[in-house]
Amino acid sequence: MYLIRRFEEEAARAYAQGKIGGFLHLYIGQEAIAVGAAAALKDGDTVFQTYRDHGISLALGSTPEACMAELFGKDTGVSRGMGGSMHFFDKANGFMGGWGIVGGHVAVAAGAAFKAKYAGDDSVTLCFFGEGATNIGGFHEGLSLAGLWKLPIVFICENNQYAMGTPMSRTSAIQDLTLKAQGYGMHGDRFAGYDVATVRERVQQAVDRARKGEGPTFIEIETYRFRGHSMSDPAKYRSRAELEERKKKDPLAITKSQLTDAGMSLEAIDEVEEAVEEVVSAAVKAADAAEPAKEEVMFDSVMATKLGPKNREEAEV
Ligand SMILES: Cc1ncc(C[n+]2csc(CCOP(=O)(O)OP(=O)(O)O)c2C)c(N)n1
Repeated sequence: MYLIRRFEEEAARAYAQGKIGGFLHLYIGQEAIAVGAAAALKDGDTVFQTYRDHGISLALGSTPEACMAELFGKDTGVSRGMGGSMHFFDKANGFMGGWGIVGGHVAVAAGAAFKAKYAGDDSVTLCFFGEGATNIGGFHEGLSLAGLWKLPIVFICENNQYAMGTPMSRTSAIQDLTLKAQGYGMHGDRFAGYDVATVRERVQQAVDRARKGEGPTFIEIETYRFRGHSMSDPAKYRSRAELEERKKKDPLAITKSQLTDAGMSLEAIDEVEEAVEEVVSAAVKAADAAEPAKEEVMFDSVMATKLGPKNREEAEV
């Protein structure tokens, strides 16, 4: 969790320095969800996330070097510099992408879960999205099929209270979002996501159920993002007092006090933090020095079939 926090703080700095192009959506404040949920998975499981994707990619095991390089548009990035912040992708670690279209990935994730069921393997899919996405068509289509076919998938709604600058009270007629999943015949769960152990335990229950063939679960997790929607958002739609109040539930502070209560010394925590500092600054240095994304690999990552552009000419002949 500390790695995610420090990684993103440095990414924000690099963005201000003009080293990162395009958008940058930070996950700061929500770290306990990615880390707790990733801890409930095993090899072979797949994960889908929105554009707010650095946290889960790191939690699943993508290296900070490859993640920072992706932000910098470098060939050594997780998507070889072709995706940038919103489109991390790391198949080796089960990460099937950051997706930019709100709700668009929900049906794709249901497809991945369908594939697992069809192929008879026991893998599970996690699909993350924000509360804003629960109002869009793709969300309902994905949940509808997942519920009907009892797909091995867990939908995780990270309810950080705002969709860009719009509070949920202005976008949804109901405030308990698990009610939306009830309509598709699936289990619902709802809890606060500031304690990483709670997240792991509750996501684990849903993952186990999916793995046993007992169908999907929809989980709504209360959270809060400490930064604006993206780097271009000064977040004027909320008060400083609200932000300060929410920061009292900072998952990192909570974890730190849990660790000291459990007997971990402050020196030992400092050591972890120092190790993270080194990793993050090495990632920035490596990203700075890496080769830019290469034009010749651009089409290789667009199509996966034999009829990808490389072979298409031959096939047409
Ligand atoms: C289909 C579509 N409509 C609008 C947008 C612009 N947009 C990007 S993020 C966002 C808000 C989404 O909020 P939420 O789903 O709560 O996720 P959060 O950003 O809070 O994590 C919107 C409207 C988009 N990317 N895709």
